[in-house]
Amino acid sequence: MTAPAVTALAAKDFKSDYKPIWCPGCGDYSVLSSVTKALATLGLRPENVAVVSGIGCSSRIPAYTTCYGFHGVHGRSLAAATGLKVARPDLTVLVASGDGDGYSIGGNHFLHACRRNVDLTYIVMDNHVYGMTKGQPSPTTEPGWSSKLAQVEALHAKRILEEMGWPSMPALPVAYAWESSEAPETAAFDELHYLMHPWHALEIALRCELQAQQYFEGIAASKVPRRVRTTALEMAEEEREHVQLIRDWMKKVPKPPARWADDPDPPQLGE
Ligand SMILES: Cc1ncc(C[n+]2csc(CCOP(=O)(O)OP(=O)(O)O)c2C)c(N)n1
Ligand code: SF4
Ligand SMILES: [Mg+2]
Repeated sequence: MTAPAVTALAAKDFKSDYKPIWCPGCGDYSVLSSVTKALATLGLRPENVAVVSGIGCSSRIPAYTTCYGFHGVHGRSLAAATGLKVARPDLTVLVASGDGDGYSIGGNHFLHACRRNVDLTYIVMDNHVYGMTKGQPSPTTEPGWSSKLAQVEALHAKRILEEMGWPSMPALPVAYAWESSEAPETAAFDELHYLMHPWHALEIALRCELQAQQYFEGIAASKVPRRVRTTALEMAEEEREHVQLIRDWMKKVPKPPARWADDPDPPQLGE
């Protein structure tokens, strides 16, 4: 028996039947066209491609393609896409984002995705504004741009400068880098087990929240300006509340049986 011939696909084969609801003239139409043309030119097939996005006008793009799609949570597209690529390295994974999604709420994920260097293609549709929510400034908005919402944000920024005692905003997000490579409440990958129970997940979360509490208590006890100490104490208090919430939750969740990790037929994971 001969295998059926695989026909080459055109850009239109990667476009779904959903009609985009972007405004007339929106630049996102040209990104959709370019992406579908590129997929056809590369000889890929929709079933071998996944398009993952966050939230925003730009993040609607997965629905407009015939590929696998995941329209996720604002700023978290890279986290979902990283998990997908690690689990399914055979898929071509595209990540679609906006400047708000990728550089503000998702800014930290962007930096960590660069550091992890998983094989993803990250497309940021940078229109210099939060389009979907009607025009707040984003990290790529030109300084001094004025809209009604920009004025409200300017008041917010003024308050931060006053509270922190800063003459101006730090220039780069990396100025906020943690002392170690991850935030204090990040769990290590090797703490996870494919058979773990909810109780184990809570146990890890508890350890992470305790680490965060100690981190902020450490800052408050160190030689820092008064306002930083006040903020650190507030953060430590918030983490303490999280610790208590998890402890209460753990009382309601059944403890795993003694031999919970036994598996007579464990998965054969690739190298
Ligand atoms: C956690 C969370 N915070 C805020 C929002 C509201 N929100 C939706 S889209 C968006 C900004 C999108 O801007 P951008 O990523 O630049 O996309 P654009 O619409 O410009 O393409 C915001 C703040 C949300 N949906 N979820
Ligand atoms: S609001 Fe802006 S980003 Fe959103 S669809 Fe309209 S033109 Fe495009
Ligand atoms: Mg935008």
